[in-house]
Amino acid sequence: DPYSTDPARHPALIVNSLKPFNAEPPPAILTDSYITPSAIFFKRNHLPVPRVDPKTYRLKIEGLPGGTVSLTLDDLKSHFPKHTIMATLQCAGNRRSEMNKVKQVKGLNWGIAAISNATWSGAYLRDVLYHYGFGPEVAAKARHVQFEGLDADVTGTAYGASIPLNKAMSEEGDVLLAYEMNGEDLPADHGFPVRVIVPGVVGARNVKWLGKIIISEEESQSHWQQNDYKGFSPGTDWDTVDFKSAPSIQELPIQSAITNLTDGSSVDRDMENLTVKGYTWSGGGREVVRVDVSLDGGKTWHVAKLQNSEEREISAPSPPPGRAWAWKFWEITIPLPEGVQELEVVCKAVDSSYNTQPDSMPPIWNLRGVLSNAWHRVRVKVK
Ligand code: MTE
Ligand code: MO
Repeated sequence: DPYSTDPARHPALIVNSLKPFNAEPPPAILTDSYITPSAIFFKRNHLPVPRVDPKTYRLKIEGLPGGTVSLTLDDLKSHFPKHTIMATLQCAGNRRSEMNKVKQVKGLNWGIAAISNATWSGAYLRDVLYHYGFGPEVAAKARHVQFEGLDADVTGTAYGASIPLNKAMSEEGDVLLAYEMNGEDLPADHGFPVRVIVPGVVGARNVKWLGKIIISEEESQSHWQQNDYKGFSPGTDWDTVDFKSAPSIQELPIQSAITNLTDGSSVDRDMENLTVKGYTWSGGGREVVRVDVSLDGGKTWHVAKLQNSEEREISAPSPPPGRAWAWKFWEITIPLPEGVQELEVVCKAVDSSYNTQPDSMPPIWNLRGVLSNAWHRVRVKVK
């Protein structure tokens, strides 16, 4: 069993698939801590977890003028300044289960918690690439930076993905070769000893157990870059889909969800107020500037309070424009409307580009169930 050496996991996780291991925390726990503890951070593995010996670990870099570079973990830790960024990772399939209710899609049936937030420490990818000779002659030809994991299937094919070269090299891109998560060595499930963190970009490109970096004219040729993690029209089905026709997902659209109420639950009629809580985040470093909440399915709206730091009630200063990598929590207490049997609690967010979420799933339904970001709707009975 290639999964026999997988690490132990926290019992609170809701397991979507055991082999490979895919799990998310219960929604109510997700918003207990602004920085998600690593043990309950969602886990998305396509393959068995590779057990990497940090002493023999090598990170290879191809595509630079001097030929292949090979770094040890110690080289990475001692030759480059250590930077820490806070970044939220979200799987492209987060909230797929709601899309599944519209019409069957193919993929893991994620709830609303295939998203988590952590601090990541390591060397900037751009620092490493410049150090080993990246310059105008490479930039003139290359367009993408590919990443290969050390996890492989039975045929020896490794997990792989790529990002645009300009994201990788930008001073504002903050792309990190991370060796720490929340101040400790990366856990086995999250890519020990090194993973790439591409803030603002879909989880799938944040390659774990990083073995190789390739600077290239082409995107990664991996299955996950070419034939997966792409969006299509609701009218496209498995007979007509042409994966070449759509770009690979990079920056994700705006997202928000309610974490403290579950569909079908009930609240006490004698309660004066109802508190609604959740998370919100947008891709590409766009800061979420507002979350609207409705108790009547979207007829009337209230503006929630946003929280962007570990301290409840305290707001951290806004990050520089275009570098809002971390989610925000939001919360609102609304007087319970009188004489109603049921509430349809809804949230929707707005980011700094005034992007907002679509009101329902059918118009964004797609056969892989990705990019599922319609208004989150939760029905609760009033008893
Ligand atoms: N990297 C490797 N090597 N293998 C993988 O299976 N899964 C990707 C990405 N990086 C994956 C990977 C996907 S789809 C997601 S959503 C994130 O890792 C999940 O990261 P996490 O498990 O740390 O939450
Ligand atoms: Mo993912």
